Amino acid sequence: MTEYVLPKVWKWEQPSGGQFASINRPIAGPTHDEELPVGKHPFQLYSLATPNGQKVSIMFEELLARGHKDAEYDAWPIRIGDGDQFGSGFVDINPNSKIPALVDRSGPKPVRVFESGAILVYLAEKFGEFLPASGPERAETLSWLFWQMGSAPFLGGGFGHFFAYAPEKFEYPINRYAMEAKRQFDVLNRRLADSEYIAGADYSIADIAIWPWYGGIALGRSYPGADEFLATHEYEHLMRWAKQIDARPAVGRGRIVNKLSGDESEQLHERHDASDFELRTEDKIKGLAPDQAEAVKDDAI
Ligand SMILES: N[C@@H](CCC(=O)N[C@@H](CS)C(=O)NCC(=O)O)C(=O)O
Repeated sequence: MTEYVLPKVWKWEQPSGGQFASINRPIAGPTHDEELPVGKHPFQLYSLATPNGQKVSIMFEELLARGHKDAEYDAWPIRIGDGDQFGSGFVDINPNSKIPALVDRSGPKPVRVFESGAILVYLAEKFGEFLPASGPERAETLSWLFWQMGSAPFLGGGFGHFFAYAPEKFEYPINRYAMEAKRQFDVLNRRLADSEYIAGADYSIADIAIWPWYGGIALGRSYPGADEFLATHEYEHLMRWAKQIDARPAVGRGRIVNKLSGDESEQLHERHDASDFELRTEDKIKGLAPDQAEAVKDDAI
């Protein structure tokens, strides 16, 4: 049993331990002055290829794949482990200091949008794609989108944190959150038994929001060993859907944007042009002499 004695008032006295302990703090606001870079396209995305970040780069790649040339975007990596999210420029566009954050510079005044769900709705409405304009289909799509926004913190912040990142393996929270994670997988599995996509017959922002989290675990890409631990292969319909979405070319591109770790052929640190997926993944850049690599990077912006 723990020897922890609950104090009357919590104080920030010691690091909590575990991965990300160095960036966790109980106050908001910027820690340092830092402008954000701005590229040539109408949309400036500041992100990282975590599940929340992937949602937005997948959305952009899907919009471009549908022929929306005005959806061109520059994607800049925000290194959350180094505290980039606490720079003044980033806090100006997201007072919550979390990726992803977007600036739409296509109009007379830049528009900031933060929270991945809000960004998906903003882009879906702007381009008239992946979100029905009205009626029951719209209600169903938004229901699942908001389901994801409310559920993923239990999957990531709860299960993922205690399974992969906490300084020790604590039985109580792992049991609690594994139970909830499995319940959520079952919710999706039952839905996908009756429906090709999450919100119905059509691919939508509900799939784009849910896949990076639940597909990521089911396909063995998030939290190593979590797929086996949660026996995700048992969720037959969810597995069918996870593979189906994974096979979409735009998803294959979007999920590697602002990816800074893993296989170098799947790391595109910055995205400024469609050709970057062919020419500027880390395996390609590392094969070049240092001056050539710099030239290739400068050329892209
Ligand atoms: N509800 C937010 C969650 C965003 C979020 O938690 N982002 C994480 C990465 S996945 C982050 O930026 N963490 C940095 C930090 O907590 O300081 C959204 O969906 O946009």
